[in-house]
Amino acid sequence: SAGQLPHIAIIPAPFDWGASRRGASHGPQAILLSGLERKLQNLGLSYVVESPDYLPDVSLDHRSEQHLRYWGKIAAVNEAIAQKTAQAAAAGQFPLLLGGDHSIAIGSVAGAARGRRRLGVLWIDAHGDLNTPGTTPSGNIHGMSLACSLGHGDSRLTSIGGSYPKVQADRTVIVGARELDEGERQLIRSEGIHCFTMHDIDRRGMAAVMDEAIAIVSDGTDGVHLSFDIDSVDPGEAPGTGTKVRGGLMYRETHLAMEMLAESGIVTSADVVEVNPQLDNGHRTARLAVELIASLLGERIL
Ligand code: 5AB
Ligand code: MN
Ligand code: MN
Ligand code: MN
Repeated sequence: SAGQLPHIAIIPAPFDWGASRRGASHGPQAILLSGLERKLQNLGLSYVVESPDYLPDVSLDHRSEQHLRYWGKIAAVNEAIAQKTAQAAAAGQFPLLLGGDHSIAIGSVAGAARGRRRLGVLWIDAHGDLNTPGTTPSGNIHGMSLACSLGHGDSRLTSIGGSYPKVQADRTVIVGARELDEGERQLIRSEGIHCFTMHDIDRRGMAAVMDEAIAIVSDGTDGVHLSFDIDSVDPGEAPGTGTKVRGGLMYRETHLAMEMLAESGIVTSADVVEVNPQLDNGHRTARLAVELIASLLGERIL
């Protein structure tokens, strides 16, 4: 896990049409204003902050359906995100996406999968994000992104970044789930997606759960994408997010998960999503995101 310094490509994805509440589009700026660059410098990491100009202007794209809200904007933006992520990875960089709502992972996972056809995915989230237009209770696409990456749902979304499943269920692990819709439960069962709920974390402890999660996503894979939804963390620590669910990860548990990922050295790309500074108490949640990114990238206590 030690070794040469990664060159990190920080890719902002200021987009929030996948969620029902606006504001996550300000997440990247809040995270950058909360000292991300200073952290990376202190860790001795080299990085570049990409401009958000790679994103197309989708303000005039009004294609939307009841069970696939704003799919036009989401498809256009995620094609660009997939392209940008794939480019950074092909250049040997570690793509670090700053969301944005979780729909941006449709693009980041597709981009990460372009050069790693046996990609493992670790989805740390209060939710499964495994809905499809047929099961969604909201029509919000940020609740469908993982299903999409697995090839389930409408082809206008599953074809983003290439018309094939970007990841396989046996290489996909969810950690932190505590609110799953009935259709999501069925998909977890029928596909055999590994899902560690809060119940599992309570019973077994985060260390045991992460040991197993790391073993699964690194078994026979050629890279691992971490998709970290800040709503996995308990709302007491992370109030600045649009879909809060009580009973989440504690502060140290979350850091431990990130530290174990750093030690494992398996993560090759990541996104940090759903930080909404408009719902935050100051920049508390954005600051937490910065700390967690630092732990993921190797900051240690001793
Ligand atoms: B998030 C819900 N399952 O589909 C739905 O924040 C919530 O990216 C989705 O995890 C939450 O609307 C999406 C009820
Ligand atoms: Mn999510
Ligand atoms: Mn969530
Ligand atoms: Mn959310």
